[in-house]
Amino acid sequence: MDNNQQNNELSNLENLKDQQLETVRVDHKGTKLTTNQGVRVSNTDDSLKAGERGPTLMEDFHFREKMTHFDHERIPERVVHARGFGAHGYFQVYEPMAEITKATFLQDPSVKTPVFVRFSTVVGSRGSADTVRDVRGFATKFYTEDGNYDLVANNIPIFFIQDAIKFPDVVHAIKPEPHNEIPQASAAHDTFWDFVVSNTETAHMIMWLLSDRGIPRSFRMMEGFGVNTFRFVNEQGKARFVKFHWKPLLGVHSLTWDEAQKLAGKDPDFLRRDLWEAINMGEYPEYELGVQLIEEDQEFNFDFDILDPTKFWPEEQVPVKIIGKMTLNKNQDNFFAETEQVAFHPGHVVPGIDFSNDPLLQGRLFSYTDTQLLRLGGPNFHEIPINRPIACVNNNQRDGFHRMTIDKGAVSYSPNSLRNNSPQPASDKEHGYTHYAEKVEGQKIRKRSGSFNDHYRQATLFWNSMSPAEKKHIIKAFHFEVGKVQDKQIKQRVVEMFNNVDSQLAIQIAEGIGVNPPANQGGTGVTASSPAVSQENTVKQAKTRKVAILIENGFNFNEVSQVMTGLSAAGVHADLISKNLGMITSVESQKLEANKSYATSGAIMYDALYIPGGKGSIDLLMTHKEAKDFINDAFVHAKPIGATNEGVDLLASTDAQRTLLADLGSQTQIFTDMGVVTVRNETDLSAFQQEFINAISLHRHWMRENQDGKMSG
Ligand code: HDE
Repeated sequence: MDNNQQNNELSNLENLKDQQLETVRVDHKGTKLTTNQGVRVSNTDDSLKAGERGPTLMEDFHFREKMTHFDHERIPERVVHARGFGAHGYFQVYEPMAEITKATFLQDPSVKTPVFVRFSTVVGSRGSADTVRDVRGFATKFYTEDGNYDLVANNIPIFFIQDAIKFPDVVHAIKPEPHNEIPQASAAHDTFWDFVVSNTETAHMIMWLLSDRGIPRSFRMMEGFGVNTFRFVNEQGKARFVKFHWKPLLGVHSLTWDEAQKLAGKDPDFLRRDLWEAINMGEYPEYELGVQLIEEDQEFNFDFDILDPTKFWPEEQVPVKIIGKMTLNKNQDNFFAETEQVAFHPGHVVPGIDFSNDPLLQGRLFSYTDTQLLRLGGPNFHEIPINRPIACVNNNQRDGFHRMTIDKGAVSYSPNSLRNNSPQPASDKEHGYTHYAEKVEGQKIRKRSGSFNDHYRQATLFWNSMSPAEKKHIIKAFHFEVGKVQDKQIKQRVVEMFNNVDSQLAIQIAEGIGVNPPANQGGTGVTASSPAVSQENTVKQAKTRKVAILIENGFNFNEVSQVMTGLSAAGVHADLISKNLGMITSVESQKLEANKSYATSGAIMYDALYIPGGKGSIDLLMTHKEAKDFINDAFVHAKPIGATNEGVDLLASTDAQRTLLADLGSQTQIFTDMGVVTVRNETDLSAFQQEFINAISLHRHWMRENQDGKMSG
């Protein structure tokens, strides 16, 4: 696309990136096979040999090319965030943001700026499971008319360390141990916890990582945080500190740890499949962009340093201003070309967005290009289609591996007189990027500011903000993660370290990991909480949730079809599951197809469970161990369970009955307790449906976990 063409088309911004990508998309359907030189190939199944049983000949150019290309197919995986999944979409600002930033893509609500997002885990390698406990990356490339802007975010608002120079250390410590490459995609080992107890600035991040945030239910249900402090600068040159937030319209939701582990075996692609399927179904994930702003003259008004990346700005203190929305509406065409080759960089900013002196951010500004030079094999990776801006690229940079553009003319230096000094620097008015003229003075010194010294107060704030269920999950996560540590003194030091956060927390950690409770009363004295960080207070709705329906021959068609219609009207999806795939016949001789079986599914893949009646079906299900396991799993994982008529008998024969105080068998009317909804009366079916959908929209019924001793999940 030449410069003029590009400018003409800026009015059509939303489609511009797609049109650019379309120029390189190839569909080989119906074509003749060729070599990379375009020569047609007559046979690709047999190599050229000296005689049918003889050796392969060197002159077989097709064999050599095919094999050589294959031999070179892999590129290094990302050193962190290796496993990821991308999608296309667009961003729209709600109203002009001129007062706070001159960023062009944040001015016109009618403009849809194209974006590409890559979600990722951090620690595991490219083939590791999606559902491991980890931080999730949430990186967005905005293809703006002023050039690419990358918001390279995570789903946790803070970080392990305060200075980028320690990044190689924390990553070495958390990655598989170098002598035996164990464990994969997990922090549950000695070197990581040795790092933690040796670097107490990690305390706050550990609290978030071991909370439910570390095991998201879906990329569609995850917040994103820019973590680092940036600056917004407006047309008048006024700057403010800013932190970026993505808020998913579906709310923030998580798996349970038991589900996460089982899913890692049963469907290691659980999160990418969820995103892929949602977009294919037209259920486009949406996230609002929020900003927290702090005036330059308010920089020192907080009891934490606003440049310290191990601290968040509590929303109750610094409100999040919602300024726009991103919609992901198109899946990638090719994983490697797009998700694997996309290259993000927090230093890809546009006029109106600038940096702060956050020491983590400063180091990040070096690292991303550096790693991409290796991973993408040279300095021209900006020319790879997914990375190309829709804005024009004009400069005197030349050559390098895999240069795509053919830069015409003799002049490749600046200033020059032969080409009227082109390409010419742009003024502020012409959207030339001018760095914010922050005044900086100081002595060269390898030292951290004393204002970064508090490592515990916000960790306590976070702990105080958790609901009882969330607290329980954090303690169980400590038991798993630290329980796997071999070295006893490290385990003991974990208890002592987290005693600084909260004594009760430390006592309960100690209980599960075979070391002594803390010697002294601990805590920070912080009693405040930040309700915004608890997932209990997030948006909850039934829309896009998935229900498993257990049926066998002899099921009650009327019940199933009525309930399915109601679920579908509420935007809830349902799968019919039975022992074997195929057509299942109802008691009324109607047929429905079971699209999943016990072998291909599990309760862990669903948000809720429904057991319809029908004597024949229930008699069969009663004999299936897998059906009872299915129900027990759903119950233990605190999921909504609905049962109608004979279905209630099946439910009453499982662990659910042992936890529920009421006798399910004797309930005749609508019954609801701890997310279990039953009815035996056909006339109450629509009331049942409504109650069941209500239970689904509440998601988890954690009160079941409080039935101590009765639940194990
Ligand atoms: Fe990254 N990070 N990071 N990071 N980061 C990378 O760049 C780095 C940090 C984040 O989907 C690498 O291209 C340093 C915080 C995401 O392609 C590398 C430091 C946050 C992604 C790198 C940090 C992030 C990366 C590896 C601390 C949240 C995946 C591959 C000082 C705001 C992007 C690559 C994608 C990737 C360096 C800390 C987010 C090595 C030095 C904090 C989402 O350059």
